[in-house]
Amino acid sequence: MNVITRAARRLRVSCCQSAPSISNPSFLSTTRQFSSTPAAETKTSTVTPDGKPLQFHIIDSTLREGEQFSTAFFSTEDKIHVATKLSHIGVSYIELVTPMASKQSFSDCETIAKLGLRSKVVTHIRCHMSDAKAAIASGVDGVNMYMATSAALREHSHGKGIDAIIEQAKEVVQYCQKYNVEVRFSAEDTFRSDLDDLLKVYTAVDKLGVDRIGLADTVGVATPLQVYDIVGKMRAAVSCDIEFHAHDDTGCCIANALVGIQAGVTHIDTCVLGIGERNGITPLGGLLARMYSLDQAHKDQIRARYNLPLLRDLELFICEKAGIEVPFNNYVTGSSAFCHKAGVHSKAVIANPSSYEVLDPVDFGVQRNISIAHRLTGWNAVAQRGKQLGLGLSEEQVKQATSYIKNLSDTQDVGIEDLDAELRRLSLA
Ligand code: HCA
Ligand code: CU
Repeated sequence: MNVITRAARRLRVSCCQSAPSISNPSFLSTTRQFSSTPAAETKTSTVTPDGKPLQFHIIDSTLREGEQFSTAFFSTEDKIHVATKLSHIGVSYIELVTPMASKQSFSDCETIAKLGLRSKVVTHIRCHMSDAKAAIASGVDGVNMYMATSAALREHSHGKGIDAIIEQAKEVVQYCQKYNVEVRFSAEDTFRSDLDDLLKVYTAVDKLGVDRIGLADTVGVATPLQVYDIVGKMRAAVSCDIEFHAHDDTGCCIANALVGIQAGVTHIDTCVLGIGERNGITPLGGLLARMYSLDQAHKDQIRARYNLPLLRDLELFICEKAGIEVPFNNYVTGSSAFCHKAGVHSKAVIANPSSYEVLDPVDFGVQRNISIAHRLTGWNAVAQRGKQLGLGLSEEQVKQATSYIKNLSDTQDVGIEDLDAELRRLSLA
């Protein structure tokens, strides 16, 4: 298949962006609004060379990597629900478990592929002819194939050398291309693989006309600088799109996804709540929060492209199915994500939410919570509560209520009802 056919078929985003030199990583400067760095320098971090917001597609893998999460199990109905919601949220691709996993997994690929979703449906397969045949037979739009390239996994996984990997990739890729499905080839354990091996494998599959190469931080060991460096090198070496899959073992998955995009990645893998093997991969909500907060252009782009208020319900659904809870500190939807407590914070947020918020909860369909019944409170926040309750209180009374709640909470756990009772008592005094 030639590159023109490939380009015409796939959902393509700009890949001509070249990575700025690693010796001068200007993207490491703080974000534009707080930075004293000259605009020309910060440009590399938030815009493409033609001045547009960074472009990227989401490949959501909740129904593949997510099913590898310790306690996850999705019935066919659950998968239909999740895939439909993901499509409504606006992800470009939905990745499914290999049809080789079980009979039900094969028929679930068929079912989801037939739903006619706006998102494309791909299945994750080993780089094996048998897997490719099953994938094509299931009717999906594409295959996300992978094969390990690191010495550790080559030895303990398939036992093949680099030339043999390329030979096998050629056979399987060309077979899939005959059926006109999208093809991605990923080098599992990319970040522990030898750079020359990676270049050899990726340039070979690029020449075969794959739609995307995949870079996988399989063990979550990559650092942002390393991701930026390797992606930049691969961006310069191939003409196809680049997918990136980041595990979170060491807490860098969202940062790595961001620098990946800044260096030329076009497709990012996510899972709802970040579930997956061990402690999972880039969370869908976290990635959207990260990209939304880059600057106004990205905020506009994310709001226009994604149905953000649908995220929370889908997360709750996944929690129910996996028997877990939304972590308190989850991006956007965690119980404390928009909770303001200290008096200084509360006062400023009441005056202008952006003083302590980079995300607008309204855009995500969640609510802000200003916590005021505790000893860190301030009288401005207490005055606001009095107004909410419709009580006409003098400044003196508000200050009295404030010291009452501070004193009380020095010795016991207090709730909003204690403050409300005191405010009501004072208003009647
Ligand atoms: C796996 C490994 C994988 C593959 C990622 C990819 C990883 O669980 O099978 O296909 O790019 O993290 O390397 O999820
Ligand atoms: Cu993975």
